[in-house]
Amino acid sequence: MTTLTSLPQERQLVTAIPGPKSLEALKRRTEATSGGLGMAIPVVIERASDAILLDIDGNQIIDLGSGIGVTNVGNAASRVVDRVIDQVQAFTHTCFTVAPYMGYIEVCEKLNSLMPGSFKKKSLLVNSGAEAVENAIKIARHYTKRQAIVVFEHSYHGRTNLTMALTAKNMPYKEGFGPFAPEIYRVPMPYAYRWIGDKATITQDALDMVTHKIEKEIGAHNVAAILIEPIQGEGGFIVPPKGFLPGLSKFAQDNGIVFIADEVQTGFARTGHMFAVEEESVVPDMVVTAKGIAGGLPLAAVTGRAEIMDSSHASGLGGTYGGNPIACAAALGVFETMEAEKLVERARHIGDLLGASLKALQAKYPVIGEVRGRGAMQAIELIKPGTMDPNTEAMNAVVKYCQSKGVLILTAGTYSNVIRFLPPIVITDELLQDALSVLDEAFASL
Ligand code: PLZ
Repeated sequence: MTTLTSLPQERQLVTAIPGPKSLEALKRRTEATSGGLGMAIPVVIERASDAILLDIDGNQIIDLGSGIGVTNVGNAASRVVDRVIDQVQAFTHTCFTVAPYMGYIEVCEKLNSLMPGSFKKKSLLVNSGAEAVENAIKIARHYTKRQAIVVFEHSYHGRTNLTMALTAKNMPYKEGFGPFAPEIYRVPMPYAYRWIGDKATITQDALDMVTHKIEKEIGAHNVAAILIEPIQGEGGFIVPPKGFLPGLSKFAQDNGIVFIADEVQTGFARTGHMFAVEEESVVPDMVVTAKGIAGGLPLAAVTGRAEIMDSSHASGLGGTYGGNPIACAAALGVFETMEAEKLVERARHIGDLLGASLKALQAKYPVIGEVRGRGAMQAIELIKPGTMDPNTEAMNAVVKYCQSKGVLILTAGTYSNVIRFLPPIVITDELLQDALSVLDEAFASL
């Protein structure tokens, strides 16, 4: 049983942000940790529950980022904590490919049952989103005996060598880190807000551009996989126009190309569906999940058509820690919480509340160019009023203001001008309203 009492779900500041203890600790951070690491908020965390982070100075901060879309069920959710404690006392590791255990099997069974599609599915568990994407590509290449991979403008798929190549944005992800893996082809993404063509025909125009590139420049018969985030995350919560994902999926099917949905950020109840592809009834051949599936324990998965997942020779896939028993126990706690607390429905409710509030702010502040997203995954794109020019300065000022008042928000976007909202799906309406009132003040202060 969980012994620590959970924190009250209230914002409370007892010092400036950062407080004196965080300031001292952050000096040690600078001394001890790689300068290549970023930091969204300059405080050091002592405890957290649900949507509240408690720092070492005693400040209670509202978390609208969920550690980048991870603690969907809330931080230190009781069902996750209880299962982790039980598992860590039972055993900590065997390596699934040395001596298997039930947790891994149960997580795979659950993922197989949740993934859209009436065909038989199988899963593979690994440690991180990037590792899962790498494995999905590995498997798709092995299955199709083809090499080319098609990815999109504004995409993000990770920081390992292959996934850097799959990721679109140079700074900060790729600059100076090459050479990158070959046989990766980038095609246009219908980013409606910044689309230069006719917005009325964006879906068909974008599909024409993508299929033209694949057919004329790569050769469809050379393409192993099309990899796409159903809503682009780091790229700025870019939602493809209606019909684009179904069109792409049909093209893949017609050409024997494996269609892979990277649901690492969109996945797991966040968008008001278990998987974001469900919005348009798209059935991918493979789905990549991570982040939200294990409430903060490192776990990621590739789930796909059984014949694809089985195509590799035995021992062709693996890894020491993939599907570690403690991470699997956490994932089982996540599945249980999502069902018990109806988090898919709850994400839709958050979407209504958040979307309406952000639209109201847009009507008030011309610096907000667009509100977009779905469910508990929403963003605002900031511009210089009267233009389409990205407004990074306003984004930084708003984020800083919110932090100083105890609200943690994250940024995103190819043009570094997007504020994204990824609250824990269990956040209370009151706490979300409080955070949104701070956001309003932040825009008023610009
Ligand atoms: N695919 C769609 O969003 C991770 C990156 C944070 P890992 N996104 C957060 C950062 O700056 O490093 C992500 C994602 C999508 C893949 C990944 C990679 O997941 O678990 O970070 O490897």
